[in-house]
Amino acid sequence: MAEGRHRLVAVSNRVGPLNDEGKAGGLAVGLSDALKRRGGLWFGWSGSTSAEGTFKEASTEVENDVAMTTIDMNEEELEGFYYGYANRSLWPLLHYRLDLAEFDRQSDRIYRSVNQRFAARLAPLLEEDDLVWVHDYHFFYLGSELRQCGYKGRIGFFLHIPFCAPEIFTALPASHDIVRAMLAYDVIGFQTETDRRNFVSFCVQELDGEELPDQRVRVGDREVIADAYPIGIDAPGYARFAVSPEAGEHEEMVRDIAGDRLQIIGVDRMDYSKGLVERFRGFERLLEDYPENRGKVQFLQVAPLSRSELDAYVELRRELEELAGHINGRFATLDWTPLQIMTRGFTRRALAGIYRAARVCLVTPLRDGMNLVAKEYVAAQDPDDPGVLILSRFAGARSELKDALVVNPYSTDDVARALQRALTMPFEERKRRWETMRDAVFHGTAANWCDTFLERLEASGGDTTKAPDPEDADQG
Ligand code: ADQ
Repeated sequence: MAEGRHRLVAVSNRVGPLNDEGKAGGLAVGLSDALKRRGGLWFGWSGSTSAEGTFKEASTEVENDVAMTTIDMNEEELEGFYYGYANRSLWPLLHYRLDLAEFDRQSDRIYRSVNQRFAARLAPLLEEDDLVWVHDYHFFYLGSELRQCGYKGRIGFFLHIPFCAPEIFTALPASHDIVRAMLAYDVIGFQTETDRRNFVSFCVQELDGEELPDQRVRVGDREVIADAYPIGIDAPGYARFAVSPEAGEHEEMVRDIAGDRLQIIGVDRMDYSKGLVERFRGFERLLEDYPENRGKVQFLQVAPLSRSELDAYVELRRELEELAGHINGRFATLDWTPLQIMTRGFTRRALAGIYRAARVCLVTPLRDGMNLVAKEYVAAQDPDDPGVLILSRFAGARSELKDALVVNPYSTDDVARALQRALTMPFEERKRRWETMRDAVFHGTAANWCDTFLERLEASGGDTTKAPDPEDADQG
């Protein structure tokens, strides 16, 4: 791709950081890499509230060729848009948790108005041949609001979380409005083929749309590209992190504490979609059904708190701490604590070292768009002594990491059996499985994800498609 031919404008709820030395998550790493290579603008929420909210003057920080421009929200906007509609309605619904989803018209109204306000603030900063790339479930309406502002350039959208089956999505009172608004984007990206299929089915069943060849879908007079673009990690960079001195210190620390015991690791934001309660029960079942593991394994769950203002998350933390206490109370001995749960964050290097020290990584979400922890664990392993990945059948990563031990996270027995198999897996099988997963992780990197999506967006309609560049014509 001819880098920098079009300016990249990324929009996401949280902006930055531009370097990945700290605690940046997958979205930040993928985007900052593309922005640094192409130059551009990253636009989103400042993380602060103020009385003027989205009307307050924007703040801009420039680093190399990248401007990061953010605006505030007021308290009402934050509550209705972020805590309300995004995280009490859309997040549970799209993760198939209708039982937890709450719908109210006040937060629906505020969510739409925040999308409209962000579009109104962004539109004056745009140029017609920018590539605008909007991220995630916070901004379903943003593209259509930018069109309302008169913006005619290319706009793409990527959904980081699952797009649930139409039977579930139609429970959302605004489901038709949301999908119709999404059709204002030129390219709509999903993590997996299943998510894409669900979206297309919704268009066909609910909006009288038509599926066309080449991952296109038509509804009324709108024709858009809807395709799967699985997100990846900076695999070579992550593998280097794993052998850095900071990683080494953490690896050694974990190994020292474990001694002869085999280490099992889990790393997830404390979120009900990650299947932590079910995972703990699976570990308990391992100790019950395969008693030879008592005193011989230890399980560290790293679970930084997230969205702790929401009731469902407070309840989850209580339940997990209680369950951890129950399991330890039941099995611990004077010199062995089977399960440890930590809510602190680590730097990416430290985490890479911790992954490397673990023989088994448990990634058992009940639903997950992709799950980057699975890919990080694979990238961080020592090629001469790699660990085993246990992966939920409901994680998007499953379609690429075919050599993981795949489990149904709802089945306590299945998780326990997979743990036993992982803990006793012969070296040759461990290595063979890891090698194919490593190849997949190094093939589908964050940079590939960005480039593939942006190439498609660049080639898509928009209203500014220009005559082909003569240089491109030379290349045939
Ligand atoms: P998340 O739900 O946040 O992302 P995930 O993909 O696992 O889930 O990414 C979490 C990131 O946070 C990883 O990079 C991990 O290393 C990091 N992290 C977790 N705990 C940490 C800790 N204690 N210290 C430091 N770092 C920590 C959403 C979707 C996913 C999708 C991503 C990217 O829910 O399905 O894979 O976006 O699209």
